[in-house]
Amino acid sequence: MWKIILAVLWTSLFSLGNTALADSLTLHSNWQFSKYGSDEWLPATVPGTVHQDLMALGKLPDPFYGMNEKEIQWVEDEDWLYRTSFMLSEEQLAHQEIFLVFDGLDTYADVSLNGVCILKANNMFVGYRVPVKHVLRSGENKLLIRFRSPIREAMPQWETNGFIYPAANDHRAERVSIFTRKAPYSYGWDWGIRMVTCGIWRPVCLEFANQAEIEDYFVCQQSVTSDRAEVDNRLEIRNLGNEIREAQVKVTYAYGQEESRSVEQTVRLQPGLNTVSLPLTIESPHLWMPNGWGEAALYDFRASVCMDGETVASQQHRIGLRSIRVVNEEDSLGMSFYFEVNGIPMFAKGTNLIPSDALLPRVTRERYVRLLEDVQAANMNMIRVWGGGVYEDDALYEEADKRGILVWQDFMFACTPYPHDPAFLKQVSEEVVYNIKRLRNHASLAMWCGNNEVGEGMKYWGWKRKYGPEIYQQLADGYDILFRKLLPEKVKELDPGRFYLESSPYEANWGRPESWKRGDSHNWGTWYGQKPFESLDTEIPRFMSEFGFQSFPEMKTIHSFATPEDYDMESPVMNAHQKSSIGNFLIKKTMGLYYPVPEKFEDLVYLGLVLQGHGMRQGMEAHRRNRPYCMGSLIWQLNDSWPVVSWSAIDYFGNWKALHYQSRRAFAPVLVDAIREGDKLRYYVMSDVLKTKDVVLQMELMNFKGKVLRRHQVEGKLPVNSSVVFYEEDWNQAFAACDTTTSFIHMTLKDRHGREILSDEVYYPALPKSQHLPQAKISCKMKKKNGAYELTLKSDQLARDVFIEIPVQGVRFSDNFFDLLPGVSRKILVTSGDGCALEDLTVNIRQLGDICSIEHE
Ligand code: NHV
Repeated sequence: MWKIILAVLWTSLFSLGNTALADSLTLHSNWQFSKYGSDEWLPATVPGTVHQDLMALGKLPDPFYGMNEKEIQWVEDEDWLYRTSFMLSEEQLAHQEIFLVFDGLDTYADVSLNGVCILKANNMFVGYRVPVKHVLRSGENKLLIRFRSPIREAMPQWETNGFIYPAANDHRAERVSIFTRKAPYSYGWDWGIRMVTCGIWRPVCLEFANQAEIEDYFVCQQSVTSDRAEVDNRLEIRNLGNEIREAQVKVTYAYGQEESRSVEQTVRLQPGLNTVSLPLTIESPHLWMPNGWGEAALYDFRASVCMDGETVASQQHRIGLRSIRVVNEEDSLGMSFYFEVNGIPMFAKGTNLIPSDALLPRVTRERYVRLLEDVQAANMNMIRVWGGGVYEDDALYEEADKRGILVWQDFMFACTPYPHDPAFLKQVSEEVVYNIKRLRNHASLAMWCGNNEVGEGMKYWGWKRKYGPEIYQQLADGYDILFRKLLPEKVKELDPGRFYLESSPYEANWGRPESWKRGDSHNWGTWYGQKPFESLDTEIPRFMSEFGFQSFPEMKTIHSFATPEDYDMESPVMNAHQKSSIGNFLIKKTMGLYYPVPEKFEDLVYLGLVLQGHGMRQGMEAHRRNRPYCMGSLIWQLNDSWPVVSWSAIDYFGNWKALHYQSRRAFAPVLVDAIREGDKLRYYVMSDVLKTKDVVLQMELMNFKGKVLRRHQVEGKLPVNSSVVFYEEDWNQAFAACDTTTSFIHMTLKDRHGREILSDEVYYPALPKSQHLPQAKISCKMKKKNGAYELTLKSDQLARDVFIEIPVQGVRFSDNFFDLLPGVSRKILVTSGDGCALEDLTVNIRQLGDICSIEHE
């Protein structure tokens, strides 16, 4: 619950000795469910979904296993009943008002309480707060919810619509998804299992109120600089009585242990809803800084309402004071797109987030914490909550606030046009108001975006041809009403000052390079365009908000849904976990450009991970090199909603793929990156740090056996928040008299006065498939340390892309998928994913040389 309501009232009543009274009563127990039309009532878990309840009883197989996806599809066509009963005392009933609060109902839910229909819900993205005092009783109260099948609910619209919407990701012939305000991905996606859920998917409770309550508390940051923050505290206060009441409204704020300050106002509250504004100024505020730039400082703000000397309502928020400006303006190069945080241009390093589970209530706070830790650990400063999923739980935004991760928030529309009839618009309007109000206090919230790729679709995906001018016009009208009118107007009204982007990408399309000059882009050339990764070096947008390449998850994750008999890319079970029809073909085709394509399934899986990591890294580095023309690089995609072949960097069980380690390297605060440009070998230094220092770049030309063939160094200044060519040399000279198939350059960038190594990287002059890689002998010593393991790895020859494979789900590695340089030992810490001590480990070490080595003397 994000509202702390009447906490003080509760304590004061409690101190009078009345233990029965409480501010809220969670309604998560005694639930039962039943298939509509049957008489069988079975135990249910709330919050939850009907799928989880059926699975818990063994009535549904594990949907993620094998080909079980098809065994569970019947659930979506049924209606489901949920019921519970709860006791209330006279004292609880004596409150002036009592609200039944659902943070989320999925989706068509008729709610009856003690014989009265109190709510007909129709939008999964809305929280409902229904005054119910008039139907409650002392003693037993009965609550029953009928969840109507979203498929059957929307079927009349489907049957009479006259055309089929191009919602290609909806995996059923009857594509009803667009009629429903329900997570698009649950109908299937090109990485998603189809699980059309229903149920009480977020918490439910009763809230008790007396005299007055705070319905909303918005800390509106009007202007923030390092000198001063101007903040308007905007409160919506409901006077629950029938008379005008005098009240003291107070806002207290504090930073950490510093002394708190407050402002206060006496107001006359009319019966019903009142708006109150309490402006305040904070001199020399602690600014909230993005990850990599300093502390993500958070203040505690608390608003309270006092009547007759007694606090009757209060609410609090953690507030980060900062300015965020999205600079999206015509310039001499086209149209810029970048984030300016506290007045400083920020290169956005990040990723696109999808829902972390097909069964959303399973995403606990612990899972959000771990995911955001992973984002932060990879030196990222931005996530995009993509429009085909859900407006995420408060926990996600709270964790982003704490870690200095900016959130690009899409509204939940993706890859298809939508209806625009009045009933639909009303639902959307409610959803938008609810979520803007829920999320607008978060320091991390950087911008709103109308939709994912609907704008691109309208222009370039052939819908005009497909549907003819009349229907197309209807779709275009709907697009205008939703994304050019309704959404931006609501943002302007409820979240003034926050940037709104109509659609992502801005206008670009990956097939049209000229469009990359304008706004944000999605570049799918290395996937759908079947281009080599080198294309990312030249196809530079102003801001890359999506680019991706698939991989299989590692073997232990494959093992969670498949048996060794299924270990073939094209086996039915593997294909049930590969939703991109061209996926396997594209992985192999691109692999062949750089590596010999192995036969063995396990080798393909390993090499595919390596390929994805290096390929994507090429893009991240290209984007950083090209700043300030390009000011952002967001990977498609961070996570998975089930164990599957996908574009993700972290698999369903939380295992980092090679890609996430490569992101951490490519997004390091300071990075040295060498690249061949024409006949030059250029050493770029990219830096996101805000202070310069004297540095030295050392370059060692070495062979795979560790012999140093040449060593030289140059001195200079560390660039500030920019990218520079730090040094360049003639490519042929750099590798003169050496065999490029057996040598590499080891680069270290050091602080000239301190001993700190700022960046430590390698450059290979030859593609892996033409390298003569040894099958290095890697020694691995293991030491157990407080439930964790320290591995020491060493090899006398170069070992590339070393993968320490441990068959325990979720184990964490201080590093993995790294190059082990000849003679250099590396210590790697292995810890369990769940904080428990690790048992004895089986360790398997893979290296590129096992696959790519070419016989040589
Ligand atoms: O296919 C991978 C991802 C999707 O999962 C997700 O919807 O927004 N993807 C690909 C594209 N966008 C996204 C771009 N796809 C095309 C665009 C234009 C022509 C063909 C494909 C994400």
